[in-house]
Amino acid sequence: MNTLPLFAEPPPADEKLAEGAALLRGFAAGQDEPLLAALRGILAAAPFRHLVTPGGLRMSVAMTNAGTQGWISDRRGYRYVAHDPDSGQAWPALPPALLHLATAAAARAGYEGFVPDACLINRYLPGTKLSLHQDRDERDLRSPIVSVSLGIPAVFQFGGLRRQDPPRRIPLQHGDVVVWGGASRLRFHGVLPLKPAVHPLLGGERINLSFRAAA
Ligand code: MD3
Ligand code: FE
Repeated sequence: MNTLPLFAEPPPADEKLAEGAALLRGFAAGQDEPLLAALRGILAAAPFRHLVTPGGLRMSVAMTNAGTQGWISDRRGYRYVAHDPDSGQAWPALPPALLHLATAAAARAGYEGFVPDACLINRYLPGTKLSLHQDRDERDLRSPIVSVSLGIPAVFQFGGLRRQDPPRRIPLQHGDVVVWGGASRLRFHGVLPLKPAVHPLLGGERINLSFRAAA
């Protein structure tokens, strides 16, 4: 009775990447269409844009946000703000389907009671990269970050607590969710330049949603 059809894969096991960091392979794969529908609503109100670093460089990743807080960068620095500087409007609300996915992933990784108030949405095209950095603009660094990968694959760089620590390379695919907290919360990380590929739902793009407790 306890058998799977021969053509079905067993569900992938959760993987502990390091203390506080868990990779939930395929956790979001079954909900990709509702997630993308919610995303389309966000993008209609707050389209992707290329931010400028404090040093004046245009980021290759295009970004937008949902939630009561949104992460921005400009010549004055990095910070969370309640309003989209392009529209002057509040960021679009976090859709329930996205919020539920983030809290369920956090709970599965051992972070009960995670309540994100910001979802940073990154869009990658072939050649887009994200240089090694730390995420430290959030007020409460005891909360984890939940990251959802959609679309074409990427190679994630998972470093240490010092910039010089050599990063591990972790391939991330459509539907993979990573929860970063505890002792891993301030690890350096980045994304290598994307290779061209095609995904049936997203075409030639990768989208990463990262849920944060920012304020
Ligand atoms: C590891 N985005 O927007 S979120 C970012 O794929 C960012 O777009 C990545 O890094 C992306 O800041 C992945 C994953 C992430 C977030 C926070 C971390 C990984 C982390 C904190 C510590 C270690
Ligand atoms: Fe980051």
